[in-house]
Amino acid sequence: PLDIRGQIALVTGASSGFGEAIAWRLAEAGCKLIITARRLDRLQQLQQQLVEKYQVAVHVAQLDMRDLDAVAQLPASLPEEFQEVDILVNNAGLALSLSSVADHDIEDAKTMIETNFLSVVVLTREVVKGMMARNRGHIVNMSSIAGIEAYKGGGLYCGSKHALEAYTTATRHELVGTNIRVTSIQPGAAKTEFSIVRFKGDVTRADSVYEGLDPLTAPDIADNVMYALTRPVHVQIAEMLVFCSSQASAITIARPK
Ligand code: NDP
Ligand code: 8X3
Repeated sequence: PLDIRGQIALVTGASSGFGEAIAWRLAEAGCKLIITARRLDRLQQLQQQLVEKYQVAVHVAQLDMRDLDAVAQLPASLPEEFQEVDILVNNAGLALSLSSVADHDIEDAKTMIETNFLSVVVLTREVVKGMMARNRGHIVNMSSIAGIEAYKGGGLYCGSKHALEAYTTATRHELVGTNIRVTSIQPGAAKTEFSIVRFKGDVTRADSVYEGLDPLTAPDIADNVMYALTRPVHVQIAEMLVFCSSQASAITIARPK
């Protein structure tokens, strides 16, 4: 595998779930880290733990991905030693509710489109310039089975992830022939805080999503990300569609009767 020790990695949405697990694996691999999210206390705690365990440099940036001006300004505002980002993990994202065509809430729609799609467009625009100048880098976008298949109640979330998929593919087309690789990670159901957020704090409803399943976990997805990042430079993992063993598509999920 490729040794990514010393590379600078920026992970959005590192305060929970996949992002946090990815940060742990990148620190273990010896990367210098920039971790972002809104919940500063969680980021600071993670920073402390990573520095203590792996003695790597970790920069914390509190960032609301919906604030697109702040997102645009982040790369230039990083301390000198973190400016040359090699690995960009566009992970921050969310689903809000399973509302239907007759009752979609436009505020929820804007939140998902801004967080899951527009923030990626803006952050990648600012980071890829440096990658192109240095002719090295890896962009990992956290898509979903929802980026490939739409399902009942998924008009908004699936719409935002389909947009991300199209953007990711276009990015790969534009960067072809360079040393910048572009990967889309497409997980199925994974037990993180995702469903608690989707159902706006209703933990019972969130838990019911995973009932009877042995769902994917954040470390499973971090492992997929690490696989893509550590292939030899001539190997580009374009897409990774990953389910738990009880899932075969967005809607085919085996649960005991
Ligand atoms: P979590 O809810 O556990 O984590 C989501 C992360 O995104 C948090 O760190 C959160 O940080 C951050 N985030 C959300 N909104 C914002 C915002 N406005 N500004 C900054 N950061 C934000 O869920 P997951 O780890 O599961 O989700 C990570 C990604 O994986 C998302 O893009 C999601 O769509 C995708 N995904 C999840 C699947 C699943 O089943 N869990 C399956 C497929 C894809 P904070 O709240 O502190 O700002
Ligand atoms: C999260 C997985 O199936 O809820 O992206 O869309 S799903």
